[in-house]
Amino acid sequence: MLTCKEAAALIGGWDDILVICHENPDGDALGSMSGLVRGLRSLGKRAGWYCASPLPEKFAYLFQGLEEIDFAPEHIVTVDVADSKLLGDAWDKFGDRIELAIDHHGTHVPFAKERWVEPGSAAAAEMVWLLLKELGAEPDEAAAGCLYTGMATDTGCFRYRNVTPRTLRAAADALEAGAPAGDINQRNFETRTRASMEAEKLITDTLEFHCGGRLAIIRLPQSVYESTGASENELDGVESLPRQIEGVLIGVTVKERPEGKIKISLRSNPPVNAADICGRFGGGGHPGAAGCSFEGITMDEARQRMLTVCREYLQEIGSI
Ligand SMILES: [Mn+2]
Repeated sequence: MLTCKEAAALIGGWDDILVICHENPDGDALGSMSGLVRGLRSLGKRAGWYCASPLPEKFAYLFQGLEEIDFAPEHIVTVDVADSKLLGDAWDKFGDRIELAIDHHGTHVPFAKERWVEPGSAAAAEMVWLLLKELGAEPDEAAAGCLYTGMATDTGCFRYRNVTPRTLRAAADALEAGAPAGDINQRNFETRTRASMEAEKLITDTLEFHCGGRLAIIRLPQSVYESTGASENELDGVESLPRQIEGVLIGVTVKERPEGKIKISLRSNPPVNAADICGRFGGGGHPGAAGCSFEGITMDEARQRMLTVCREYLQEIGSI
């Protein structure tokens, strides 16, 4: 396992670098990727990016003015990727050539030749910020905006328990470098589409409580997208709804994906560890936010399995 200094020494000696993030990318994955590419280019290195999924419209601003280049990368780095399973077709294309994984998931499953993993880091973007500083880069306004986006989106705009003094210092440095924090916050945490609000209305209708109000579950079937016109990205953040309810320790969102897979997003309050629960189904994540998925079963069966395991977990820790 590398330190920030060692990772910087490694990348410092490289040119022609491809940066990859996970499929179904969030603000941290995309912000870390575009921020790192911008920072590496500012150092005179050739850098490009790859994500197995199309870039969500919502995060198009992270790539504004960032020219796509056609090159044969010599070195490959991943950001925010906890497991090779999450790379999508990037694993088939580049899997055996990944030299460095930069990640902040405690459940990281090693897949790269070298790795720099810091579970104490609130966002991969926080690590990329430190890495660029270590490399002697001076992130410009655009790079700072990308990395600020990563830090803000992985911390619920600096509200979650994963925020440390270092997170806030890195974010403050990004502001100093010109990150338009107010605009980024408004875009990601205030403004929402009418379709997303209408979808949320349908989703809150599915809300159910169990275990004396310690466990709350919502469901997000494909029909919600169809009837409201909301896109998956527009409903980012809906997973945090059940956990916001007073007394709830575990908030479960059961999502039906277009290809029929069932995706579970789990959000928890202490003393519950969301990653421990999802780990029982082969998933992972962070103590407060984790996920897992099921194949070949219905939404209701997935809901039932989560309900059973969450009830057992709450009994084990003596919360019910
Ligand atoms: Mn992240």
